[in-house]
Amino acid sequence: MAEILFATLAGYLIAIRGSDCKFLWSARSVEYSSNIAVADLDDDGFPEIVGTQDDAVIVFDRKGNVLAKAARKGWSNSPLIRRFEAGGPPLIVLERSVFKYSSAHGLIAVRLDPSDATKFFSVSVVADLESGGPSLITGARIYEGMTGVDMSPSELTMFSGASDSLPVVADLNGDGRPDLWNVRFRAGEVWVWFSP
Ligand SMILES: [Ca+2]
Ligand SMILES: [Ca+2]
Repeated sequence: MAEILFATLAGYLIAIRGSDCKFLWSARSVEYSSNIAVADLDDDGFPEIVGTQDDAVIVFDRKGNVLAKAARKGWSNSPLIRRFEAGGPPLIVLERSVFKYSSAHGLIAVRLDPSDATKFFSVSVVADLESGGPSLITGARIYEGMTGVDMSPSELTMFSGASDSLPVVADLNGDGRPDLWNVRFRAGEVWVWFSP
């Protein structure tokens, strides 16, 4: 049966039953504004839940019990779960940092980017911009997904250091190739880069 998960302003992670909104369980462990990501991280057939605290990424089991925690940098509260390579494990993305969870080794930082500490409310996107594999886009910078190498074209350098840019990837001009939007919410601007 489907369940609905959400985090409250008071810092509770709450699960309710989808069919009638009956309360199922709560856990007092997330940051007050944490977003939630859900996926089967360790391939055991059961989903895990990922949330954030001020200084940590947390993995819960499907009942809200804490399975693992790892220190993180920055202030993003929007974890993503994506596979970076076919057949590879699902990875947790938070800004430019990448974490891996397994029942054997817990939560490990695959890549912890110190520059995250300067950013606020940053949201990351993982998308196939080119044929070389998935890219990690955060703010207005594009990084190679597996290595974290900055692949941003020069047109994006005007936003270097901008921390309030929300990326969106979609094919806007219908040419079959993905285009990058960047919404700068504090500046009230939307910028679009079309694929060449
Ligand atoms: Ca699992
Ligand atoms: Ca396009």
